[in-house]
Amino acid sequence: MDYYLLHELLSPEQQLIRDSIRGFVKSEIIPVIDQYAQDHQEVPNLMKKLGALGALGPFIPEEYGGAGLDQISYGLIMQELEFGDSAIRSAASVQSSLVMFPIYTFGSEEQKRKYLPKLATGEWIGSFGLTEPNHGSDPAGMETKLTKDGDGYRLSGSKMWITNSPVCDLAVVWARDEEQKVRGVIVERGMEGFSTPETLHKWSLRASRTGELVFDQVFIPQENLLPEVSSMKGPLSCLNSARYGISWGAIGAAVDCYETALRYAKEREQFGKPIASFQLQQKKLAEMATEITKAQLLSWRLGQLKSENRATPAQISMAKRNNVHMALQVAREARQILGAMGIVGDFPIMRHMMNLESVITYEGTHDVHLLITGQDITGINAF
Ligand code: TGC
Ligand code: FAD
Repeated sequence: MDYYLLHELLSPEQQLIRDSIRGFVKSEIIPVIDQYAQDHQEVPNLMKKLGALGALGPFIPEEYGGAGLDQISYGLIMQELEFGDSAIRSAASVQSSLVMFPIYTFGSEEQKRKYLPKLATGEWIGSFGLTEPNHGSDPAGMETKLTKDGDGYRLSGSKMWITNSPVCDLAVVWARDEEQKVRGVIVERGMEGFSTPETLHKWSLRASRTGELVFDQVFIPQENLLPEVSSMKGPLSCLNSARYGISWGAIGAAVDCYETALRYAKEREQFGKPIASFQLQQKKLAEMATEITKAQLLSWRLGQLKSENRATPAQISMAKRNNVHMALQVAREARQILGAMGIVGDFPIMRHMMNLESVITYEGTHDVHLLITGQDITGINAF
């Protein structure tokens, strides 16, 4: 799906990266993903496979185990992974943008050397704890506390709806200290008082594990505190990186739905003709192609701005909101084109549709991103 010949805007290296991830998704994810999603299981050894591909922390410099790639390459990786399934993109984007990014940006030299290379290979799995039971859209209200104790801190509270919490080796967690400053700490599995109960029975992102992070007076040594950040700018900067990646990822899911519906519409006959010959079905397909193309242009331009360090948080909000909503609309229309066939796992559409119901909520809801745009253009905070 490249109606405006956008591949001509990509460098040969970017095209190579896109093709290698596409090859991986076609051979290793598409043949198995429906079964894993149906069984509510993650793809085995996924993180190590993503690490071997260079899909974990692709924008992190090579000296810390990353691939040192530009932002458009990162976006293309997210797009191709989400063509497979949002859970696969989620795994890579949490590790890259929400775990490696804060350690690289706000961590000490020792923290970077200790954690980043193992996160880049997928030997260690990270999670990101910002959302709490009482604070989702309003993370600044967080109740998780960090209190000084000897040569370290005690962490108490809990985080909820955390991607990969049940399988994580470490978590980057945001909490308020005694001066009410927002601090980031690295919590390692095995620390006394730290547990990660799983959230079961999801109808969305079924090939990804979600759970809680519970801290019962966990002792955090001083060396696990991220030294370079002490405000909401810390977690919100991580979200900028992840939301940007999601704007690309959503395109991947939309393209899979669109291409599936187009193929089906040309093959399926009713009233003696392919259903693609009916104007109502052509309208659906033509609108999908138009919206996907607009989303591709939005993310590509945002990637250029981001590579030049000029993308604003509000520009990122606009792209995340637009592209995820677009993908959900495409999935809903595509599902209808397949009729009853649209509801079974033989086709990917219903799975993408259910995944996208999470993607439109996490990393800032559809409403929150609208209000961020509203605040940016009017100068008035509506929160
Ligand atoms: P506000 O008072 O506006 O700002 C507080 C301070 O932060 C600064 N700031 C940002 N800095 C960097 N990037 C951004 N995007 C920033 N947005 C704001 C701001 O300049 C200010 O700095 P200073 O120096 O003046 O203090 O903040 P607020 O508390 O009113 O909240 C604003 C709001 C609602 C936009 C924000 O809190 C928000 O984005 N809420 C949505 C929460 C959210 O997105 N949570 C995501 C959790 S992680 C997740 O979902 C992972 S899913 C992963 C997966 O599986 O793929
Ligand atoms: P709420 O904030 O309670 O919002 C409920 C409704 O109210 C929404 O429709 C919202 O738009 C609306 N609303 C809220 N405030 C306003 C307002 N001011 N004006 C208008 N409407 C408003 N979090 C993490 O920290 N780490 C993770 O790894 C992570 N992974 C996730 C994985 C999954 C599968 C899911 C579903 C969520 C994940 N989250 C994670 C949490 C996610 O970021 C939150 O669900 C999200 O920020 C919304 O918070 P909430 O669910 O508490 O909804």
